[in-house]
Amino acid sequence: MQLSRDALLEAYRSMKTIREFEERVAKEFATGDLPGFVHLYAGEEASAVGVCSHLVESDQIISTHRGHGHCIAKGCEVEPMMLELFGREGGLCGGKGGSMHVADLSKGMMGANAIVGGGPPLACGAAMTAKIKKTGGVAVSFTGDGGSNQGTTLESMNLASVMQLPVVFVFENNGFAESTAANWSVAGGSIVRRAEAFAMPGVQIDGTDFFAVHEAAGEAIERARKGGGPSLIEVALTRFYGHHQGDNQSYRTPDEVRNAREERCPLINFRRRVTEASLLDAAELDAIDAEILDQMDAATAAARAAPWPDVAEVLTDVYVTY
Ligand SMILES: Cc1ncc(C[n+]2csc(CCOP(=O)(O)OP(=O)(O)O)c2C)c(N)n1
Repeated sequence: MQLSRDALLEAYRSMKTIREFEERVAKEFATGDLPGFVHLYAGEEASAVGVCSHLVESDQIISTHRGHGHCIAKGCEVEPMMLELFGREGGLCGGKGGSMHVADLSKGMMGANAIVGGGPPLACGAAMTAKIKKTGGVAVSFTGDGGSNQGTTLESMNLASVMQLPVVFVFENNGFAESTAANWSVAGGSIVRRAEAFAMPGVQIDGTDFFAVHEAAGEAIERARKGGGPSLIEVALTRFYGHHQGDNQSYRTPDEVRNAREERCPLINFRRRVTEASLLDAAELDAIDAEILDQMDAATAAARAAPWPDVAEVLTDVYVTY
């Protein structure tokens, strides 16, 4: 699939925004001023962006505990996200959700989700709504390799197949669920083989290659939109940081951690591909880099300056009123 210059620039901007958001959060978290836990998505950017670049605002995605990248790729704004992570008033969820619950329903981002395997059933719900209301909408569930083994995930794949729901199950296989290796915990040797069991198309792709993700996601999303039912995409990638900030990663060799940034980086890969093919100039990518760093400075300063949520707000938004 041929991508326009604008689409390429947009993809780069989105991936780079995710990367710099995560780098900044790593730095800010280390100061101790950012409450809770954070699980960083650096290294996995091509998955979120390759998939979400095919979605419109009314399509819905559901994420995991490693959710910042999916939020940004689906169009959530960076500053209210940063405020949310700092727990401040003006955050996307009023500063009451934090990293693992960032959501923006107006952008079709149903939320990060602290429950491993919590996303797929929600994606089926969104897809069922789209099907019943004939909106043409698609739902995407992002799940890790650990989440691929959860009963909720397997039940969701069964339901989606039986009901031919417009849903795409994206499995981001970064090799570990916390410290448990996927090549030990995923029975059958790969996640993609499960597609056949549930009678849906499945592909396994290199998650450091934006173009490969973009192509596979394009096919799956188009199939779902046209009534062709669910698909599975297993994306092989690497996380640059530990499971959460503070994880000493004793289960990975120091070389593996060190080399990942040079050898498995979707941004380096993308930059090389588009400049070698003369599709984009290095200088225009550098300009985007600089702009994004300024954006992160501004978002962090705004978050640090913002007030805490008012105590009177503690119970608002807890229950939905119909
Ligand atoms: C139902 C449930 N069980 C266990 C946990 C604890 N937990 C949080 S993240 C995680 C690992 C998830 O691994 P994976 O799905 O591969 O995602 P990754 O962290 O690699 O992105 C576990 C076991 C949880 N949050 N929810």
